[in-house]
Amino acid sequence: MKVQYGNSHIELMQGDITLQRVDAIVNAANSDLIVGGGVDGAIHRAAGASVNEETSKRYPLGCPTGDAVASGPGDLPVKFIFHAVGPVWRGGRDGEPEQLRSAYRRCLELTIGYQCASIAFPAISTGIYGFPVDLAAENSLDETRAFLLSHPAALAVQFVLFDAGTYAAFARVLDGFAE
Ligand code: AR6
Repeated sequence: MKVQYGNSHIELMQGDITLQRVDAIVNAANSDLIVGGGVDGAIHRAAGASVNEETSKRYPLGCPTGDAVASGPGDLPVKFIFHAVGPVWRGGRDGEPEQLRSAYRRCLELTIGYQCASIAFPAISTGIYGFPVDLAAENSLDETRAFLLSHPAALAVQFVLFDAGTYAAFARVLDGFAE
């Protein structure tokens, strides 16, 4: 599923983000930038040890929630990995939706800053961090759409959703935007 916004588009697909050939892929990291499980584990396994070595050196203080930092790609066929830190779900009254939006926004800013034309996102915070998928889809897609509509650069934005349920939730929300 693909929807145009200004000069850019959002495309949803089900799959493994480590297999995407785009300029940048986004990792769902933690604020210590210590390699964990989920998509973080998969990206570091596929990229090799150099990526963790690089982030430890360049970002010794880690990365705050709602922010993102860039590294090289290691062995992955991309130009950059953006390590984004989404919020841990604590019931929703702790600013989690805004922190999630901020994580996506910062990645899109890095996309422009590093002169990338294409980026692939996972569903940040919806795994180990427990953010409800429907609400994550709404906030992630709405923030991305708003960014694309307010920036002239032509960006190809993929959401690579790992399982059918997550894909369906994102597709419902993106469909709803068109109504
Ligand atoms: N490609 C695309 N999506 C994937 C892949 C993959 N290869 N593998 C998993 N997902 P999670 P979080 C999906 O838990 O909730 C780590 O320990 C997964 O099904 O990876 O932000 C970090 O170090 C889910 O839909 O990230 C942090 O400590 C989505 O990616 C913490 O987990 C996000 O799930 C971050 O938790």
